[in-house]
Amino acid sequence: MAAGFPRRTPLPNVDAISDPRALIETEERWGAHNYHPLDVVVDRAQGAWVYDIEGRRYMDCLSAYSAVNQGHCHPAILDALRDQAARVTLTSRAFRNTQLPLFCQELAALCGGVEAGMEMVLPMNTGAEAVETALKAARRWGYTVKGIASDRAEVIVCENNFHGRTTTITGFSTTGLYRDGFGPFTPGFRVIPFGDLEALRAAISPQTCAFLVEPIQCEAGILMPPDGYLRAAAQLCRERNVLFIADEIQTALGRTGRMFACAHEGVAPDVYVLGKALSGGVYPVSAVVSRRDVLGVFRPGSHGSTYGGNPLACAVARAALRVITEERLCERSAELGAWLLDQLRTLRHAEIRQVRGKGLLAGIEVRGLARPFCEQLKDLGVLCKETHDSVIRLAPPLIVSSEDLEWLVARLRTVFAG
Ligand code: IF1
Repeated sequence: MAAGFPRRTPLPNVDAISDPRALIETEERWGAHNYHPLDVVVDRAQGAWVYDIEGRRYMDCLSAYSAVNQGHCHPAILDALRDQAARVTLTSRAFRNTQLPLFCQELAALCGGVEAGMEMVLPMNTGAEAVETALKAARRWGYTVKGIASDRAEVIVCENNFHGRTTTITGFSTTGLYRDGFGPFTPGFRVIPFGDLEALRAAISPQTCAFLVEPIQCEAGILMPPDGYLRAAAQLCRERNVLFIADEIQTALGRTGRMFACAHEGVAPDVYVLGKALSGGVYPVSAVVSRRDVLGVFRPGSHGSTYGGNPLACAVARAALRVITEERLCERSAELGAWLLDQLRTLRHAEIRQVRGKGLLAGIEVRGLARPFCEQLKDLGVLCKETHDSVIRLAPPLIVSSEDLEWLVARLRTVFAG
């Protein structure tokens, strides 16, 4: 024990509980019940596989909601974590550090650089914080650049959106489970149907500062936009001087087979909101990437966060982005995802209503509840999660092998036999 440090009260010995039932009971007793997880007690993970406390192996087909695109415990990302953690982890933005400048420069370049109007990065921690940051930037841009009257700015969002869990974001959710009982909510949001260009046209007013949209609505059930919708919506926003904000927190960084889901329609948004796989599931890192006239609205002290842009976060994120490019995860996702979707579309079962997706983001919509199928798949060694009750989401890490996917399809055929 270092001299001078107070004697540390020993933490409860976490190894004392090795029985999964006891761990589940302890979590149920002491933890808030804001989730209803499968009763799989994960002890360790590597690549596309997780291992429960009793040594059973499961293929992870959720990837922590696309935060683990690079695979669990990727060695290069862990090396960056360990190396930086041994140097300095957090200084606050009151001082500078060696990693933030490089993270900002590299992420802006990945998003298309100056030619694509991606010339500034604002680092945060969670996806919701990045969405909130983008909303604040859009509103202040609306007042100071577009000339909207003070406190009158409006943001257009889509039905069945999911952008996070803060009170403001919850306030423009259309899902009762997410918003009931959390009011009063923040004003200044207008909800339109997803995929409906004429509704967007009608909703835009002189007070509209931004249109916030997920290129694919994942939580809503892997809902794909009509062909050409994103491109036409971005064009309409450009014509009406409205910021097109793409929430790519779940769809970017290879998940749909491209670096950004917007790229499938050649759309370069005014603002990217990123998170999840930005740090490969190792450390919470999110960011807003945009033009100088948008992120330039923040003056020193007008926005921030204790951990935002810390050297550990930036070192981890830089490594996570390198893995995506160096291991060609976008190309893998496109190629393996196309094969997987073809296989899923050969499944014949009365319960299956539709198979949809892009890259290694797939959804099987069933006529009833998806949960029983997820439970059956768990018993066969596949971990996946239902979304919006009736959709089985399949999103393995992008490093998954073709043999792994054949193994997965065989189990899906077992569950959907006949
Ligand atoms: C939960 C859902 C997924 C996101 C998009 C912002 C955020 C998310 C497109 C906020 C986060 C997570 C949150 C987690 C479960 C998961 C989720 F089911 F909630 F909706 F993925 F679909 N934009 N999604 O998907 O990012 O603040 O969480 O870092 O809240 O239960 P975050």
